[in-house]
Amino acid sequence: MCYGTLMSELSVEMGREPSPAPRQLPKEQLLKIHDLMLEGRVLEERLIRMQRQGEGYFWIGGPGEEAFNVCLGLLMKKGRGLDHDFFHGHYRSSGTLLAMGAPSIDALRQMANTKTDPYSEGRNFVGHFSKREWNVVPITSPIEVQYSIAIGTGIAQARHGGDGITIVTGGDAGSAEGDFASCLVWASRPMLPLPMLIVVTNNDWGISTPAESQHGEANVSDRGKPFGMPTAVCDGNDPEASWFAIQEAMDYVRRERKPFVLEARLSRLYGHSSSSGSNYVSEEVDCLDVIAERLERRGWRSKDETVAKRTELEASMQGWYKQVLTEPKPRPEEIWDYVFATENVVAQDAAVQSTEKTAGDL
Ligand SMILES: Cc1ncc(C[n+]2csc(CCOP(=O)(O)OP(=O)(O)O)c2C)c(N)n1
Ligand SMILES: [Mg+2]
Repeated sequence: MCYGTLMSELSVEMGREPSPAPRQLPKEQLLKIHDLMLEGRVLEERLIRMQRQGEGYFWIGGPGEEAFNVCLGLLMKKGRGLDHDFFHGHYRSSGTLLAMGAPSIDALRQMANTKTDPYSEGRNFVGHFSKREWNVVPITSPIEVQYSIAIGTGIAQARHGGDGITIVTGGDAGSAEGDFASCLVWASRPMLPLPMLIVVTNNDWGISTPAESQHGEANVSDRGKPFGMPTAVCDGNDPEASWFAIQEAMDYVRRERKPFVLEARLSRLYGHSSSSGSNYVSEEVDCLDVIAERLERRGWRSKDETVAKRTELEASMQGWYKQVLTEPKPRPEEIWDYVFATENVVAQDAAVQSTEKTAGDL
């Protein structure tokens, strides 16, 4: 179910008008989303075990966000350069990367800090994706800075035109930081509105601080309203509600070249991180139960088939995990690699910019 201020279907305030009839995705699409959600969960559970076994230093990730994040990844216009979407993600974005096509084994590699980790060559901790070929901007540990960094690609895409957009996601607690306000200010300037989908994944927690003790506004996305932005709130535990909410918000940003604030209400199923114990929280809605129950009700996938799928994914994950443990770690003498740009890197960047013919826009 979705609420908000843009289209007629999204134009009701929470609880004030009858809900629109829920829309459905076709069978194959929902099954594909389910497969990815299951893989995302199996991946996160393996990562948690790796951290506990001492095969990684720290765990943080996205169990509970699979429904929303998988849909976001599937709906993205993936590619490199200004004609494609830029993604400025959060440390809980594993489902989005998986849906974009990033193999699970690469996340396992980052957890194990192997040299083969394609995102940071063993330098960063898990969930800190970065993929230039797909405009996935490096994810940071300082929270919320992505909202001010995203202004940069937003400006470049506003000047460039086309239908590529900038997507930025982050948590509810982080929205109290100045970067979020800067994003709203810059995205809505009348002289150059930015084609930005500004997402807040609201799990009602900032580590151990409950949202109700911090937020005077009814919805975090309401903060877009004084800036003239359309806003919406969707049930981020529901894959179909998430799909249609993201699609409509994205369509608006692509077409109008203006910002939209989308808030997803969702669960945090293993606590904040390994620092808070990373144990399953049974009191919150599990999006995997929501989708499995729906698939079963529609006769599209039985409980047994879901269990079999999960078992199959667990076996694959086990194989990838064993492989990662055999892979090399970075060597001490490599510690300074990539800290300073070499002449070679500068020359390569210049060549890329001239072939993309975007240097003037940037
Ligand atoms: C700039 C900054 N301040 C504080 C922290 C410590 N910190 C890490 S996560 C977190 C809470 C984030 O909560 P939220 O934005 O709601 O995201 P969630 O983890 O709930 O997805 C805080 C305060 C940080 N990493 N960076
Ligand atoms: Mg939060």
